[in-house]
Amino acid sequence: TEVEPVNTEIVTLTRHVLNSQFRLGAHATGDLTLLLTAIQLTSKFIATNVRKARLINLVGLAGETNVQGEEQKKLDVLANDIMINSLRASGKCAVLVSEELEDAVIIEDRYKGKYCVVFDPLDGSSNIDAGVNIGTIFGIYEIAKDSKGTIEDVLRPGREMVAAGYTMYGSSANLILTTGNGVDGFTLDAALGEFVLTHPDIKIPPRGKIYSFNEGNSLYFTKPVVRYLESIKYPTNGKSPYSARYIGSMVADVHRTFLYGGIFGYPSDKKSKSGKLRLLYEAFPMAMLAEQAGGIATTGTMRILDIVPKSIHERCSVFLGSRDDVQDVQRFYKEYE
Ligand code: AHM
Ligand code: MG
Repeated sequence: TEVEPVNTEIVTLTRHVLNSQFRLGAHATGDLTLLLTAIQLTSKFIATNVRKARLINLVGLAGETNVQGEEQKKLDVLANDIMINSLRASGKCAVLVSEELEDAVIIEDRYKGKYCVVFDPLDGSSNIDAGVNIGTIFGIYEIAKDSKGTIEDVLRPGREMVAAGYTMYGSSANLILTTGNGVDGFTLDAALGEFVLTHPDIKIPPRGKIYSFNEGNSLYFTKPVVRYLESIKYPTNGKSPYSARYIGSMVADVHRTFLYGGIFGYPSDKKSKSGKLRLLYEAFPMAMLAEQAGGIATTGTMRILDIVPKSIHERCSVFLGSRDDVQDVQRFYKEYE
């Protein structure tokens, strides 16, 4: 029997980011690499704890007490804490925005760096107890030239992000990253404790066969959305109808959309006038990834990355995925709005 040769050319996430920094030559300081190291650590920590959650009583509501009578931290509180601590300690951040915290965290001078990180530490957390995939979403800005790091540094359009990504905690932990030069996917090798490049240069198929919406909101959907969904469920001229897939965990629904193609949508509707998803740390990072992978991300009428946020927890309407599918939605908006 033949023995598989052992691979000694392992491209880890750190090596990959360092490589792309080398290509930038003199401008590269290694700061982004260090910042991403902090993000990788948090992803590994969260991945381990998601896996252990049931055993060590991390599921359920915060405020419960364990057998020792200590307060139990809910998994999303824990995820938030590790991210804040590790990003602060990296010395590379100036401003942090978390879905879990009402106010932005301004890093004290001692630890201050030039990056701002906006993140949802554990998105889809309503799925935790059922063991469904959840994830961490993050976007990274650089502070403005003369800024010391204020909230203004993150109230900027998503197209100014220098990097964005997510980690999905599923059967394995997958970290998907863009630094503005395409999208690459890494899988956590638990034995090495390293994210290894497994999905280089992800490109969304130009058209898919899957749609991913919470159709339970149909009662509230506006006309362009209703008509669009009709068009893919009752196609004319002999085409087959689309398949429905909706997990209710953005990272998982978007991850599938990137790999298989199709469209993910969480539109604004008659009840939720601004939609549900958060602009800064859900829509922007996913929109940057979608565009970098050759897809489109729109509110229906506007490119998501061009929105200028007014507040850090603002929401927005989202459609993203395969180019042709998202363009179809845009046509329905033109026609019916
Ligand atoms: P969360 O940040 O409170 O977890 O909410 C965001 C999640 C997304 O992951 C997902 O796309 C969406 O909410 C699902 O919403 P719904 O349950 O209304 O379909
Ligand atoms: Mg969220």
